[in-house]
Amino acid sequence: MPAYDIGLTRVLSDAQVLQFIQDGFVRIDRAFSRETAGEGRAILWRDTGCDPNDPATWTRPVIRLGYYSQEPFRKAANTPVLHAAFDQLAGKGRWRPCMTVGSFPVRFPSPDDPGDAGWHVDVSFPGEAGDPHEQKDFSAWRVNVTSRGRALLMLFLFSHVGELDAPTRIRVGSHLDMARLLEPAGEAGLSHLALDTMAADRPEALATGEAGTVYLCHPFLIHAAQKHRGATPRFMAQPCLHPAEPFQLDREDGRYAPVEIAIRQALWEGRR
Ligand SMILES: O=C(O)CCC(=O)C(=O)O
Repeated sequence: MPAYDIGLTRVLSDAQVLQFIQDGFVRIDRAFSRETAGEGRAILWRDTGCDPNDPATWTRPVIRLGYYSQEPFRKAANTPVLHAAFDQLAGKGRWRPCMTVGSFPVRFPSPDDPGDAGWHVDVSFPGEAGDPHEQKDFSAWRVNVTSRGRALLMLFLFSHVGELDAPTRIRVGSHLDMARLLEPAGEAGLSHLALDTMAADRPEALATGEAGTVYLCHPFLIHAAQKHRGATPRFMAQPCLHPAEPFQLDREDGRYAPVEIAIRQALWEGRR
């Protein structure tokens, strides 16, 4: 169904944009090439210190590596298909090119609990400058109803990820519940969110796909890691798409981006 019109003003069909607004994410197959994914994996394998051909060296359920901005990673994040999709979802010219894909939680097959598989949203800004502790302590960062500091959450698959290979779990449509939770907190937003039961009745989706697949997600989408029950380590990055200007929930010209439309719809439905 993808509307890959390589004139590259539109890569997502209307149905995909609607899916993004309603479900909070859209999957793009072949968003970057398998060769680029392979080049990235070679760098990552080296940094894990493990031997790709010897599972006996894979002794931990997760190794967190970062930050990555070498050529294959920048190339993956800046394909024409992705740039066009960013325009469609975050608004033309309203995002900044991604110069790093951030960190990788590399997940290995293991019966052990990785210890980092809680439901959460990715926070996007530190508290006010007056509190230097909050500036430095990432766990105290915040998220607010206009998604200050984050235009999209993105999942970049650098390896094939099947259902057993620790695909990220997604609560479908949970971005709408988050918008309603965040609204009363206004510009200051919220931190230290406990989201285990939030939107728990929503259906769950798994971020599976071939290497080169990218999931573009609404910044408020609730998601979680999980144990790896398969055979091949999983390489996935979760970079932030940074906004070039703040999102607005009240535009005079009515030119809302789908990220904003989803928030507006959630708040409007919450008031009915
Ligand atoms: O590894 C995953 O599947 C998700 C990890 C995650 O959500 C995080 O590190 O914030």
